[in-house]
Amino acid sequence: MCSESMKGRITLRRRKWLFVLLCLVLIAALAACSGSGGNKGNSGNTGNTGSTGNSGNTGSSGGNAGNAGGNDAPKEPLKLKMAITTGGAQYVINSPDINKDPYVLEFEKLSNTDLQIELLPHETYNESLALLLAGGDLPDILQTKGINTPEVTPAVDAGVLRPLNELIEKHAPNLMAKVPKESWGSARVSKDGIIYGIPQENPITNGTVVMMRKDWLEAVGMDKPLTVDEYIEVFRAFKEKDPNGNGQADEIPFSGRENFNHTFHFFGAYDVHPQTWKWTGEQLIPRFILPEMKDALAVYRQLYQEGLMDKEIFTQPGTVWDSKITGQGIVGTWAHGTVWGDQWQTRLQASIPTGTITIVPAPRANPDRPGGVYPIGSTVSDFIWAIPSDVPDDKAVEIIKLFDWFYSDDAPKNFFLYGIEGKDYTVNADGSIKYNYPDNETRYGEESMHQQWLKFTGPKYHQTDEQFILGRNMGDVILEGIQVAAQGGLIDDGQDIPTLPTVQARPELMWNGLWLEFAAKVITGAESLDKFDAFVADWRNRGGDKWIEEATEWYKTKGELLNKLPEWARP
Ligand SMILES: [Ca+2]
Repeated sequence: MCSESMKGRITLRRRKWLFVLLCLVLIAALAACSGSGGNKGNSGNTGNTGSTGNSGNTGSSGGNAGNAGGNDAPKEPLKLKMAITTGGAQYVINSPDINKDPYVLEFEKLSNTDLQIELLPHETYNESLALLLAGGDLPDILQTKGINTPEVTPAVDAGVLRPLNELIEKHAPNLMAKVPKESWGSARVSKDGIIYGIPQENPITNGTVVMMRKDWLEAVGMDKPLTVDEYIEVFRAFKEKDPNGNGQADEIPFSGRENFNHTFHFFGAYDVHPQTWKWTGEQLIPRFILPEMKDALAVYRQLYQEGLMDKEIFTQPGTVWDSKITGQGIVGTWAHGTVWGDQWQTRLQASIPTGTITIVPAPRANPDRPGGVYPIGSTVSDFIWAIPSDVPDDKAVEIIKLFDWFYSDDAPKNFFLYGIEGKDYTVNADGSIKYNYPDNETRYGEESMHQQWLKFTGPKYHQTDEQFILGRNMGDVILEGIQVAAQGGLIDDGQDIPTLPTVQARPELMWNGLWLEFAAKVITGAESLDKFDAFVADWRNRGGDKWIEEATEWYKTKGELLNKLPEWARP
């Protein structure tokens, strides 16, 4: 009887939620029709994608670690229905039957599972997921981009996803010990102290690094710069000493894109990145009004006026920026994805065969304080895995154990890093591994199957293992990127801050409104830097103070929410 009334409640809740979802699907479909392609652009921020793939091996365990459960008697393979995006990967899309794919079969053998994978198309992933949720016939494991996305939020609120705190505490010691603590508190993973998803890990949280022409540094006989002054000296040499040797003063020492996109190096040096916030102990304040901003603006003004910085920096789109760097090969310094150094060098060498790049620590005003082009991002990567409430308890336990296995010593590291023995790698007599590094599209596709697509969670060996990274084509540049990134990155105390009421009403208060206008005037010489204090006072009066109040309240509430998490999950 009790279960009857429960059922009734669930059905009712489910119906309401179904309706919400259907509306969402409709909205999504309409949005898709109206074109534009929404988020696709993504040029702006950190950009941790890491599709280059890099790192990772050591070659410890391997072989048949097997059985997620780890009991004595051989267990029946765990049958699991899963819905997974193709991720746009040609290898997956072109597979005649993903459930018979050799990597899927090998994964099943090693994990003692029997997967039944349904593919969701990458292009319509959000709509497909919403439809799936609305359909009610849910898989055993749900791949989401976060429990706070518009498609999944209603499911969480309707109780369709299983809370995982207790399951993890009872059955997943490795998840408790090894998932980065910051991940559990992410709004993509937990809500009000309840964990709804197992996060995929992002080991490279500083996703943007400074890139410099190595052949130019050699031509002018200088070392990599570190301080702001050293950077300026290098820029002057790039401008005056004809490092590309064509007899013309055509070099652009430092370039960037519109609205300081990928051009925040010198704000980072003074710890006043204009998109970030600082918690003072009492208030959460946008860094662009801090007094040190005057120092940063003075540097940009100097670079601009000495001709050391691209004059089109405020207006040029990414395509123009890119073609100056790779097509014309006339840019000395820029910034981009930490693990993309090999791609930049490849494209540079297509037009300048002798061109090489090196990764340089972001400039520092204080040699002891790390710089950065962007703030440090989340430890949570692309996907968060959830278990529907409908899944029976005993199966849910097995699923949690499976996720725990990815982080355990039993996880088959050789498979996740190198793929299938005999096909993708061989073990030498001395125990070392000979890996067949990808050199064509099919092999890259195969590699991403075992390193990423089937790596639901656990350490990302291919982004952390030095030997593995170095073995890649241009692996030295990729490794340099990862190592330099680890020494830098800015702190944003306002990470994930929502658009608060004051700036919903007055968007000009945000960094890219009044401040950007003022900064551009100062840098180009149309306004005196002495006006900075007056600018801040005016900004505060126009609503800035109110915004700071709201932001401070948000920050305090966030801290209280983190305290609702179980103790083991708190940073
Ligand atoms: Ca030249």
